[in-house]
Amino acid sequence: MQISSSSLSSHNDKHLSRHLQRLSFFRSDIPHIDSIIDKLIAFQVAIPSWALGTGGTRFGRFPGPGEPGSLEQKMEDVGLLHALNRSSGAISLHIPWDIPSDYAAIKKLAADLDLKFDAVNSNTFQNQPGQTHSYKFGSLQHVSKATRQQAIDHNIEVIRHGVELGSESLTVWLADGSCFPGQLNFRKAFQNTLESLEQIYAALPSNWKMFVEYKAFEPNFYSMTVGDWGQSLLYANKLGPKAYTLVDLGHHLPNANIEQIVSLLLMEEKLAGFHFNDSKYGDDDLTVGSIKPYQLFLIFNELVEGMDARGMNHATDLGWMIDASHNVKDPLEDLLQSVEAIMMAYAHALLVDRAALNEAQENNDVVRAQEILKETFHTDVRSILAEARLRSRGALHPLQFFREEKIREALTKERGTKNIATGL
Ligand SMILES: [Mn+2]
Repeated sequence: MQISSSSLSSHNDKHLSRHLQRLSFFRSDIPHIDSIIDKLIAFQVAIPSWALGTGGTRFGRFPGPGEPGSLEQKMEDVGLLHALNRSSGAISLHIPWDIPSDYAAIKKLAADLDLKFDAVNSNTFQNQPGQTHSYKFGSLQHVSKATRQQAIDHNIEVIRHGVELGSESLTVWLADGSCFPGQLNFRKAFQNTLESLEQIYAALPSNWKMFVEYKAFEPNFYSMTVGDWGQSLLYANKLGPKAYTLVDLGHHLPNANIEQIVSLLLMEEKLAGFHFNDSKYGDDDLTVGSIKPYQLFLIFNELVEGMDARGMNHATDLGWMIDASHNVKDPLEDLLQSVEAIMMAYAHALLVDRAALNEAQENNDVVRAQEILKETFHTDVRSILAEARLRSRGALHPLQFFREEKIREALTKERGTKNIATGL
């Protein structure tokens, strides 16, 4: 289904006077609002194909109605999100769950929906039907060369699919590691993984980036072969200039200072990919900003500061993506909430008075430094987010529109109740 521009117009007309009232209040306080709105309009967050269906846990999955069952339907869902918030203009595909049967048709659909193809993702964390070698004891780290080669070949195949679609990056997340002490020789596991990554790296087109994602634990519970940003950075540095670290917010041990990690990775010119989500305990895949919105703002504050220090383009020089899929919400409503939280944190980071913060830091004025950040964080930026959507032909209130227009009901009528979006 597609959203009609007339229904969007009538929604926006209904809410316009209230919106303009709020915006003028904001404008009286912050005069450079238009330059911030321009940056918000340019900023796009990719949606992963696996976030469009209900996720699950190892205990169960409770699918909702009207979920997408094909790559085309997943793209249509991202198209719906993008039509409403104008900030979800890219999709990230997972191979083999999303192998296109007709590249030209998929590219045409993407163009019609105003979507780009973000990073492509390989999968060596589960066995696929007919696969010769099992990944039970790892993939790129595996003690058997034949198993490693199978995983390398898969990653190279993923690159080929991405090239056909116009993607320009490969995300490698490995489940490799060990569950018990003594199971693995850490050094050999690292060397095998590095040699395997080198072969994949050699197959990257010249304009491509490789994102090496790390994760502290799960599915392995004793060691992960790419377990933290230090290990990821080791691989990225050894691989070469096209290899970078990817930070996924949920992949850290509790209380990790993620804002410091992104600051230092940016300084080293080795941060290129970013996965948003939120968590209470670990890799919980919760809605962005639902648990720790202040930390999200602090992370964005370092991202903006670090990118500006290097003259980077906020919208294009890092790969921004949501990586979440949980059990209890309508996935599209959840993604609208997540994108809103990301845009809010970005807007807050753009509003930080950098000169004043720098002065406070130079004078060891700890109270003033904290006040600058707190003051910014408590600024209500919702009206400038809405204005950015209005100027780019989106909806003033996307979630409200989604419910009032009964979009899930329409999708359910069209698709039924038994579709499954992921290969889990
Ligand atoms: Mn991730």
